Amino acid sequence: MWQTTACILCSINCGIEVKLDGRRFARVRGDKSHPASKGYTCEKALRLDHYQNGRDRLTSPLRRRPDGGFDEIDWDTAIAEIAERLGAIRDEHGGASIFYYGGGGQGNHLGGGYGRATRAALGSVYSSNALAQEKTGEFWVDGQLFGRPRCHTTGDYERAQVAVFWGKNPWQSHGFPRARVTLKEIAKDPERSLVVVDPRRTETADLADVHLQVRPGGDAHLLGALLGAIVEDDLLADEWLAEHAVGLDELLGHLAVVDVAEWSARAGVTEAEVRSTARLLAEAESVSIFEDLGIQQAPHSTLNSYLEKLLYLLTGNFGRPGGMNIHTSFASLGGGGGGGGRARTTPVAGQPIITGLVPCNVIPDEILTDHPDRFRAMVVESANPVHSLADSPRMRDALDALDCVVVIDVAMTETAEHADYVLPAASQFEKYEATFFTLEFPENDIQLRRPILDPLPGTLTEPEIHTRLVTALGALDGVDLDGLRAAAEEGREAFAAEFLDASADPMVGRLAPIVLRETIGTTLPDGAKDAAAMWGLAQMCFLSAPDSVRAAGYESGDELFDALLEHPEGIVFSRDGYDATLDRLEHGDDRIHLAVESLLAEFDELVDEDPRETDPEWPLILSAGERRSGTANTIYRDPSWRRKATDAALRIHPDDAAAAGLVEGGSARITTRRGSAVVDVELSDTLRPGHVSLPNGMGLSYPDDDGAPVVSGVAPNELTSTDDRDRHAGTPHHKHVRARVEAVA
Ligand SMILES: Nc1nc2c(c(=O)[nH]1)N[C@H]1C(S)=C(S)[C@@H](COP(=O)(O)OP(=O)(O)OC[C@H]3O[C@@H](n4cnc5c(=O)[nH]c(N)nc54)[C@H](O)[C@@H]3O)O[C@H]1N2
Ligand SMILES: Nc1nc2c(c(=O)[nH]1)N[C@H]1C(S)=C(S)[C@@H](COP(=O)(O)OP(=O)(O)OC[C@H]3O[C@@H](n4cnc5c(=O)[nH]c(N)nc54)[C@H](O)[C@@H]3O)O[C@H]1N2
Ligand code: SF4
Ligand SMILES: [Mo]
Repeated sequence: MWQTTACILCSINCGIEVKLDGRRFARVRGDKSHPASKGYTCEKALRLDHYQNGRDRLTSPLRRRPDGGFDEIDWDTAIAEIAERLGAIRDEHGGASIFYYGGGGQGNHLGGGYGRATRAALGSVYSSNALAQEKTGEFWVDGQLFGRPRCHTTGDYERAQVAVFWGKNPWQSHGFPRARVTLKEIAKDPERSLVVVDPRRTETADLADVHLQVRPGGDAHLLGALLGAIVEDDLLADEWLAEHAVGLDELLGHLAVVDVAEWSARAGVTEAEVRSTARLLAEAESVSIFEDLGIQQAPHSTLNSYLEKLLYLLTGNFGRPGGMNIHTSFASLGGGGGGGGRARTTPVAGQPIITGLVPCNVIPDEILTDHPDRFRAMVVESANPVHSLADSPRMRDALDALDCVVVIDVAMTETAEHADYVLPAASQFEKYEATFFTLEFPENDIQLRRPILDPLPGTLTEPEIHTRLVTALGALDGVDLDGLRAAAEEGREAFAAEFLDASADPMVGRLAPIVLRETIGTTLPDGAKDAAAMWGLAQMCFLSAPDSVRAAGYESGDELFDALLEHPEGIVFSRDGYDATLDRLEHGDDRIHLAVESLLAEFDELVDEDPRETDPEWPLILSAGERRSGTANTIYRDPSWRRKATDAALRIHPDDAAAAGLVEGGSARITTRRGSAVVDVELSDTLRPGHVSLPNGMGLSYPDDDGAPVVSGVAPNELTSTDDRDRHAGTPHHKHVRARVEAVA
């Protein structure tokens, strides 16, 4: 029998069907009934058994011994001890000293929703997740331009006449539904154009009509040159801007410093390429632009996001078919205090907090100090920060300095190795799950997946884990669960009224996911108790965009929730017209505010900056963490899922290899200011000379047939530093790590 679920390896979450053989995934295929992916998958989904049945799945709670090893303990002991230790830290130092990290990866955000209740019970204030090492700069810019960070935009690639991928390789990394199908369609249509801006001739660049092979770190100048050319060559969407934007004159004053020829040269492309691309963008019927890690994890990250957005705004490609639009969201992906507090800056370093998320690069600074307000404990859920955040050695030191670290994961990870308690979670195929990567427009979709397997013995679902923690912390003691349960038995309407009443107590609001689970959850069909939080989210989703949800066919939050339960393959939950985008602007004057002063000040500095300057001691720029066919963050830990040995190798241009005496298939030592590693070598003329790349997600420890741990490939963050970061958002410069290589025997 084919069972309906989704791929959990990237934000697209293609619908899939799985045929089981016992607990093994015998076959996997795309689900044609999924509203967005419509049967599409990439090759990675077919190997999901490596996740589900990994040899390093955890099956018992673990407690650290003084000698560094772990003892298996039972669940009751684990929950009681964790509640006691975290409760004591809260009582002595305040809940703000307990930091929460994670809450979901590429496929699972429902569990993290319940984690909010645990944060509330602990009075925790600060939290973060991976978005604060890639997307917070972009969110901040959205807030400045459009009024609020939640005014997040998305491209309309299926309809765009010109699709631009800037520091983004969707052939490998996806980022929008059915990416390869759409890319091929654009490539073969003579009326449409594909533009790629990437220092490497990527798989996407191979399909492109225009490939601007920018110098690594040259993007701010290239963006500036394009904007300068748009102004000089009289390509502005004047009328549209007059109607919908303010601040144009101030912006043009700054753009006047651009010397198009000079800035093009600094960026490593020709002036002719820049002028013709500017014209292509300005004269197109519609343009969509996808910016991603290539500029978000590179110098001028937040400035890059700003300039990229100006490119589509100054050409009027906003709020129209094929252009950029502001989408609905089923639920928020941001952070913030479970305890109800909303801090604006971090307690020790004073770094700005964007969308509730502490910048990942300052986390060690908030721990490795004797400041009285330092973080003293950490709960990590569905994330592997020792591996995924900058400077792994420093992250390990930080975890070791904390009074208590709790990790909730399915596998023994690099982070779990440094925990005081490790709690084994049921896998994403063993429980109700959903992701809140609901980023599509004009139709936006959401899927509530059902379990296709029972939890592996010894594991619990996150909703159950958090319910036990919150109960042990005594946070539910004052809540009238019986009254709510009785109302739930009467029906949804009675329950909604009773729940609204109960929410007058702010603590009930903060504990809502668990209160719902223990009340309305017990009335749901098919044991769907863990899905109860979706009821609350469906209500809020309806309230936040009632017209869009109605247009998708649902007259209330309850109808939306019931549809989720009835359609495990996913539903379209909102449908918009293109005028919705301009209606969603949140500035009081309903206009786009084009001039962002702090970023324009940074822009002015570009006049004196030249990305051609190199450092003789560090002649190479390392892109530390490239998406390849054989990478999937750290979700697949078993290296045997990869098909090609070179998936883990250092890519280097043949000229650089020759200069260093490196050969194809040989070994090299790569050294950065922070660390050094031995890597396999793959020669590739897809890179510019001077640019080398390593894949993301490598260097994981995985047991061999005899259970002995084997590390394969290089963990990129052994080579990165927390100091290399954006001045506004604190995002790391992982795509721009100065390095050198030498041959090893
Ligand atoms: N196969 C696979 N797919 C994935 C993932 C995975 O692990 N594996 N991870 C998922 C996640 S979490 C994310 S965030 C996305 C990320 O998706 P992408 O952002 O597409 O991923 P990357 O390959 O890291 O970086 C994109 C491109 O940036 C280019 N680049 C490097 N330096 C520069 C520069 O200075 N300027 C410019 N313009 N470009 C530069 C690189 O050559 C690369 O082609 O992928 C998602 N999809
Ligand atoms: N140098 C460098 N570093 C990078 C990047 C880079 O390009 N270069 N990319 C960055 C990016 S964009 C991202 S998004 C991050 C990703 O890094 P992280 O945010 O750390 O996330 P993942 O690697 O996806 O790991 C998710 C974790 O969830 C666990 N897990 C899986 N299923 C479940 C479940 O059902 N329950 C629980 N509790 N746990 C589960 C997995 O075992 C794994 O440990 O890495 C970042 N790090
Ligand atoms: S990795 Fe992403 S694109 Fe590939 S099948 Fe999974 S969800 Fe779809
Ligand atoms: Mo990411």
